[in-house]
Amino acid sequence: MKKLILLLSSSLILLSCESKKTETEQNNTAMNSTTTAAKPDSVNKSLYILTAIVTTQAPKIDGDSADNAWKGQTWYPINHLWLGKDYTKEDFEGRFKLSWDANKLYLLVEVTDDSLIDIHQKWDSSWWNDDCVEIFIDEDKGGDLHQFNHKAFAYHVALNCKDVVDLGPDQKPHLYNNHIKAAKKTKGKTTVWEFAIDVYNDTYVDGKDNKPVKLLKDKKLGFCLNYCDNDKSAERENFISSIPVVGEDKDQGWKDASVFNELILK
Ligand SMILES: [Ca+2]
Ligand SMILES: [Ca+2]
Ligand SMILES: [Ca+2]
Ligand SMILES: [Ca+2]
Repeated sequence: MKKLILLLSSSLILLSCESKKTETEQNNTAMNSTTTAAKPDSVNKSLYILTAIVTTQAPKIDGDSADNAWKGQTWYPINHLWLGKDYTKEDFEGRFKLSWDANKLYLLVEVTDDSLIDIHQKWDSSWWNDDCVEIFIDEDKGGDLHQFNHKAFAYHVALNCKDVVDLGPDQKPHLYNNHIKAAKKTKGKTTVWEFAIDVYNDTYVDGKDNKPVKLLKDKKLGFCLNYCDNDKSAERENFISSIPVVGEDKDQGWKDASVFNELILK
């Protein structure tokens, strides 16, 4: 009997040690998963992948979307608020399509905006506070910081379809009008924009003779499409994007290419 009691109590001690060990292991595992798990505030980028199908016929850049290049392409919404208050469909609604060939990336944007304004007549004055389409491109999907370099571009295309503004390494605004050909047509409150875009890589140098890259099937780029909506204010009222950004300061695209969508050329 004594032997049996001894045996039972030592088994109980062993069992208790085992459960302590398991508890500690679980705690360790929990701690590890806390340190290695994806940041809870990060965006699941796989939900926002864009695709563009190659075209054999470049679209005519005229603000009319009848071109073959747009047929069979997917519409993507511009519906993630980066700046400003909630808005109505009458205030802003936007969507876009992409296409490409070896020489250019093509973009079709359809925007409903109740008021189109260009109150800053000078191209280098507060260009982001007029209605404009902002096209973000990161040729190698490097996801780098690009505020004052050309590791990625943040092209602001003005309502005049001519002025294309981004900041240069000298921290000043520059015109990149020869990178993008644009045209638009407005019917009622809806504007159809078309763009033919030259894609430049990280080696771009302001003032030098730069060559756009040749585009290839299965290439992946960083790409993001935003609209600056101003209707009647000194500063833009809304800034709306093709991808969400988490955290307080969502206006990251002009500085940080890691927030862009992924674009796959098919
Ligand atoms: Ca067209
Ligand atoms: Ca509006
Ligand atoms: Ca890059
Ligand atoms: Ca507007």
